[in-house]
Amino acid sequence: MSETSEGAGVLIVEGVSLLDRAFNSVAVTSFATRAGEPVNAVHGFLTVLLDAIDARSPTRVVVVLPECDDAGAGQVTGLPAELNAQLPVIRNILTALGITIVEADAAAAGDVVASLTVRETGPGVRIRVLGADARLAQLVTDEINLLRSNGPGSALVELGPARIRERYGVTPERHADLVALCGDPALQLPSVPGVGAKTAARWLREFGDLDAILARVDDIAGRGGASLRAHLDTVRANRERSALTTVDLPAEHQRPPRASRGEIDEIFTDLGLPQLHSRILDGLPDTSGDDGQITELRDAAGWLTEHGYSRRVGVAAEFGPHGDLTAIAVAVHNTAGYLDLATATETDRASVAAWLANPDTRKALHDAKPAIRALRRHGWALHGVDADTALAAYLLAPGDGSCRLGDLAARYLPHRSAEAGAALENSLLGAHRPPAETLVAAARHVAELGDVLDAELARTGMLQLYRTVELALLPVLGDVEAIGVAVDRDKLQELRSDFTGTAARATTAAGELLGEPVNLGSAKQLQTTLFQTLEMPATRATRTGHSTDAAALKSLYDRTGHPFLRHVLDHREATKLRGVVDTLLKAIDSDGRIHTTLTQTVTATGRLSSINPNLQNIPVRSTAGRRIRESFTPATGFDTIMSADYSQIEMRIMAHLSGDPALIAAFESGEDLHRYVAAEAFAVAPADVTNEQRRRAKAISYGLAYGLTARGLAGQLGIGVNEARQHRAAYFHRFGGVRDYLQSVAEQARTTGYTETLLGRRRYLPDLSSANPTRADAAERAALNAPIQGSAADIIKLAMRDVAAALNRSDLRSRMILQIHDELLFEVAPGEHDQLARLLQTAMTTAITLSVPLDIDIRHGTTWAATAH
Ligand code: DCT
Ligand code: MG
Repeated sequence: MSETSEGAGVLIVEGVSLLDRAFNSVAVTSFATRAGEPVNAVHGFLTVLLDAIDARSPTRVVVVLPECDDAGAGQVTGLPAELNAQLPVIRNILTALGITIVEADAAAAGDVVASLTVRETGPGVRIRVLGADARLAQLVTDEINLLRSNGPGSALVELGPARIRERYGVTPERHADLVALCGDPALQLPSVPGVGAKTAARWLREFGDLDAILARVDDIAGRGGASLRAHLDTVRANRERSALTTVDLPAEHQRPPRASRGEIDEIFTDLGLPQLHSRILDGLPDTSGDDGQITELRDAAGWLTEHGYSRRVGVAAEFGPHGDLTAIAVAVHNTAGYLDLATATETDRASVAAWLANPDTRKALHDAKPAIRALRRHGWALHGVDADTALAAYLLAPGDGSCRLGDLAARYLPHRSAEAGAALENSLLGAHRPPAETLVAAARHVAELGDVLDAELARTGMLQLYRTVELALLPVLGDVEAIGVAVDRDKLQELRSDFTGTAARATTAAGELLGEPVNLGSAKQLQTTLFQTLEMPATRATRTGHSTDAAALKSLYDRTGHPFLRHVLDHREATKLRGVVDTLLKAIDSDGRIHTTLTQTVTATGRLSSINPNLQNIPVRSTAGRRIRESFTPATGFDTIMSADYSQIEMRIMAHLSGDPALIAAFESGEDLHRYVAAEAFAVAPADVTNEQRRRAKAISYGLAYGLTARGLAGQLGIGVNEARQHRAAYFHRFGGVRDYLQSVAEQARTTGYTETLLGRRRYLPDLSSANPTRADAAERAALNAPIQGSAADIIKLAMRDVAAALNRSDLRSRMILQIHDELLFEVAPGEHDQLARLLQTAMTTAITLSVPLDIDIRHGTTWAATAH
């Protein structure tokens, strides 16, 4: 069932009409247990369902079954006793197959199916509806098709919009009108005597729709017209019931874990349906109980020729100590290929390399970027990555759930044993080369997980985000990381000795002040000196005495102004910066550049994060930060560094999401936003706004947008609570849409448990319902911030993708070397400045269309520092 790789296919089964059909089309006596109980509906229902699953390989199946009434023991009111008795068996088997069941009042099953199609719809998702209810035809669209069966053994018919028109003479939208005119025996809708399906369809085509027919019913000549006039009430009543409506869906149960062979055998023990039994066993993944079994294992090169060009293939690669590819495993379902590169023939290596480089062969990998980078270093290319199970898992649970392969297997492949997943993880992470079987098992887990996660992403509306943003970014980030940033080692070294000097001077000065030498790096000595020798007021108590962390010392200094503390703080700062510089120095590669890793799977908001080393946390506004940035330079052959950063992106997103007319007008006025807001807040002309006023207006805008209370705002601005309250009231008076939007975000997050960005990226906030008010409060502020910051992350990611594509199309040599949240950094080749600036202007401002324009600032200089404001 999880084999398809045609995106996500969802099969929705309207089980009520299907059961009725299965029960009534064969004699009750034709299939019975040894004890004589009828199982004709079990046979008919499951045969048709398995036919549909086999023929269409959906990644997800949902079956709507009639709900049992509370009073009876699992009985459904209104069903014949012989059918009622078969329902529990059907439920058991569906559950054993890992199929989700949704229960509905039998009369509302069609409506529930209609609602499910709405919920499951998403980019790239193909939905098929299986059922016998005539009204299902009205659900058909290009993406939603209807599957009809004429009973077990007969071929399934798939109806799209064209075939609906062909078959019924009307479009899907008019089908409910058609049923109203013709009636339907199964739905107990009476027909109009003398009006058949042909006539009704002709009228609908002629008049447009049922309302138009009824409005001009006197114009219809002949016996049909007369009969229709005599049965208008029937038709109107029919129409009430012939259209499906959407209803609230019950929360869906987790997909049940698939049962083992043994459990299936047990269900079928006394059922006497041997064919169905063996068919279900055949369809089971061959592994239940015997995890990792591959029935066919071949040489990867030959295997890929056969399997690698038609379907998505799970890939697990193993790299040697120098990043060279040492072995590769490829798998789908229970067949796999393995190649040890050390002993492979040149032909085999070439054919695997060609397959990896081919953008049209589809691959599923777990954490593809390191593989892309490692292969690239050895002259191999990897294209066509169509699933990355780490990225998919991240989108489904950003910032919490583990994205490790073994954990994912345990979470999403319940039919595989958890131990197998753990063993896999340990073996892959271990120091020794994993045995071939482990690599093969990994490839196979990745293939299976890829499909399951695709379906989950489709269900949660994130498939497009996954494909067009996160997966599309893989090669772009791979390039940025591989290119790296050139640094001036000498300058960094100089900086390092400066910081060392500063720290030493602070130590000396502190010692002189005390009259004896002191080690400022020792928390213990500091505690003794501060709280005993100098008798300063106690700071926050900790396990080891009183706190000497940076915040505690800072506030102590603010209170006492003691010169000793000044030296301690200087020492702290210099030591910290020396640490930053040390990390950078150690990270310089043999090519004189620093290659950071931009991970896509860490933050809760969707931002990228830079690690090994972190290049996103170099202080922006401090002198020391500027000096560190001065050592980031263009490499030989390049002229300058160019920086392009989105201007006020968060407030633009706020304007778009809230639709606040005043905020939109502010952006459209062409005036700088923060100046505009400051002019109003401080009642001065925009031209007279001081830098300080602008800074305060900005702090008010962002503070309030992210849920600061008046008290919090007062703290930030260093003003009284009353004044802050006035600013807050005035701001929300002016921008009422922002306040309403913030309220709705919090409310929606509390209802659904998550927030969403512009592109549907979710952040789950379970703490919203925490009984602990501090946690609930923090979660609420996170809920306000997440859509804005996450949307900014969405936009910069789209921009990186578009900029990379535009650079590739151009003949420019300039290249993207880093992303720092809202800012992109480039190394500019001689003579390319203007052309690059134009390219960035276009690509970055059109990455997405909002209700306010996007704007960027472009600056350049001979070092990264020189691009700053
Ligand atoms: N930020 C914040 N609170 C502030 C200032 C900034 O939360 N008081 C956050 C949100 C925006 C982000 O940091 C980037 O800051 P700036 O570039 O200063 O914001 P801006 O709106 O782009 O303003 P400017 O036009 O001055 O660059
Ligand atoms: Mg800015």
